[in-house]
Amino acid sequence: MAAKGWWGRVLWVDLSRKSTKVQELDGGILLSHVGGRGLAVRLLWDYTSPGVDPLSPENLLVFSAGPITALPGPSTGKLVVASKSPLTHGYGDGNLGTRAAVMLRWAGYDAVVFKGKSPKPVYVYVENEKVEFLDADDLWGLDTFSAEKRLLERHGKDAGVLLIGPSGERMVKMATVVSQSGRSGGRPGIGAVMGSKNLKAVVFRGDKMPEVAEQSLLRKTAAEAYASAKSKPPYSFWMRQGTMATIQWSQENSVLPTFNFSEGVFDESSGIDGFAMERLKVSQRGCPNCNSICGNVILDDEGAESELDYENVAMLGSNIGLGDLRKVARLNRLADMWGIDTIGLGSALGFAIEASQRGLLKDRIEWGDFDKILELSREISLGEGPVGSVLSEGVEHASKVLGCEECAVHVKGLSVSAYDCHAAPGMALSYGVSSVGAHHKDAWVISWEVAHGRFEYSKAKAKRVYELQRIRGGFFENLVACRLPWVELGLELDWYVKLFNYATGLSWTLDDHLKVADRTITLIRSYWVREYLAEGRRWGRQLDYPPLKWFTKPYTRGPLKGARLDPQKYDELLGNYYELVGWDHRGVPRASTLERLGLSYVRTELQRMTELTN
Ligand code: PTT
Ligand code: SF4
Repeated sequence: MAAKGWWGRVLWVDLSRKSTKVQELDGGILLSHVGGRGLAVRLLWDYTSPGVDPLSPENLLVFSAGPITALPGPSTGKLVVASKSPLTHGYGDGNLGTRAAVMLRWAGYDAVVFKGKSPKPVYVYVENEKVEFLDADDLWGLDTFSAEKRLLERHGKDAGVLLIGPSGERMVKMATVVSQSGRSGGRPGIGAVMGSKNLKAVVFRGDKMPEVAEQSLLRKTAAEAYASAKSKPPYSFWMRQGTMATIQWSQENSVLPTFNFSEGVFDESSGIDGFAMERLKVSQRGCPNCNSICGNVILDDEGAESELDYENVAMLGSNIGLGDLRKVARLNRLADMWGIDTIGLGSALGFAIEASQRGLLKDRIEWGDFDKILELSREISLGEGPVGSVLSEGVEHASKVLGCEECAVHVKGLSVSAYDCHAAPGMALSYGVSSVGAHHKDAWVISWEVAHGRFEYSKAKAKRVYELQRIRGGFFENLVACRLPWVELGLELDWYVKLFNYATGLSWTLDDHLKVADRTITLIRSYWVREYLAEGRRWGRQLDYPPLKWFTKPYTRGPLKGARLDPQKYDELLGNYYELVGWDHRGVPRASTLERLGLSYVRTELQRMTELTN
């Protein structure tokens, strides 16, 4: 029996049989994993066979909320989309702020899991207990904006929708799950998994909330937390520029990805930064339950609305040599309409331009050549054409087919998000050991790093990466809530601890949550190891290395000209990190760590596949 706050219910939808069942979770599972990412990885561990083909009907697609999702409180309108990734073949997830998170909970579930494959395109309509499998013939092939509009006309504009575009339908390996014409999650190809199941969309509608332990205290605390967020000094500038201010910061600190992560400064950065955005801004959007909304909308070069964030603009701007924000905005809008990850797309484009200049492609492409970039973007997103079809499988694959390992800027197959690390070993480590491949979401250590000896490879840096992973990759991803009010405004973590306690009736401390975070992080690592070994792939510490280029090709310009990473020192830093998390020299969790975290069932399974260190 679940404590209050949770429903303790997971809706299982079998698309092959068109059947559903509700799983009542026992309280132990919820206390051990909390929700969101923690619950998602547990479901994947328990219910997928080792070595499952990510695009087969046997893989699972999980939409997972948490005990404070949709309750009053800053930025609680988020959910996690998770699956075994077709891009990395390890654990994959993403985080979306969407009405679908709220409606999923109001419908009476903490998570919804899809398995099987529909024989023809469908969408699933969930309204409280009612689940319908509906024909998606008229939606298949439509971009995400048009398809969602049609679904909202049909089911009411306050319904919550998660859907895929043409990239997901075609199982492009970087396809994402999209919502609300500008929210996108699941960089490691979670949209492709949805496409492999012939599932175009899921529409949620509900009208009830789970019982909470202390309703009036919860409401009072939520109101105070909202007021506190608003009172923070960075609030007004955050409301002006949101994540776009990071363009200025990255340029000033020589970490703005430029020319496929070859440089950290871009001569035309002022054309794409937060101030350029402010001059063009027409409106602002945000996720449900948020009073710090950060989605900034401008009109692109075709006059259509495009919602900008730092990663999108850096990867589709400086990283490919494009300094015109309205053109960047067009690429960004198209990526959302096709349903492809902007980071993966920007990385693939950067790869193509660099490879072309090294003479590896027939056609030469110059940095910032918008017409060619636009055409190639379409081909990558639709998996078409001789170059586009190769790049649509990700840059790791492209480097094997086209050559040029240096051009492929990824970790474990997932393209690096928008922070260059030639002069940031701590951030490089954070990419190396992130839960999903090279993502900044788990440990955005770079702002701390530039202020605390950026060229050092100290133990303190490994520790900082670990501390941030526990908070960002564990605490926030399990709850599920947006981390940005904490990161950007300085909203105290204690608010979220209180909201959790008033919702559930428990008396947890932050430390209790961080212990669950440890379990989440190590269970995810175990899942990677299990899947690699079951697929007959080699597992080793080299997988936790950042991209080759940061070691081999120093910056050629800017204040940090000549900077690059040192491989031997990086390896020591990695070893220090392994010690902290309790993994061995291969990056495999130690038997004693698994026991300590209550993961003895994991120990038993891993021990069948490899020798575990104590
Ligand atoms: C996230 C990654 C990011 S992180 C960005 S911009 W960022 C890119 N956004 C994309 C996009 O947009 N369209 C698209 N087609 N591809 C995109 N790829 C990139 O995906 C997002 C915000 C942001 S904006 C960030 S940092 C924070 N991320 C959070 C997180 O991960 N967890 C959490 N608990 N809170 C977070 N809050 C912030 O949410 P992925 P969103 Mg995203 C359009 O999905 O796979 O996790 O990759 O969801 O609702 O758009 O909010 O400068
Ligand atoms: Fe969404 Fe931004 Fe608010 Fe986070 S801060 S919930 S990303 S609008």
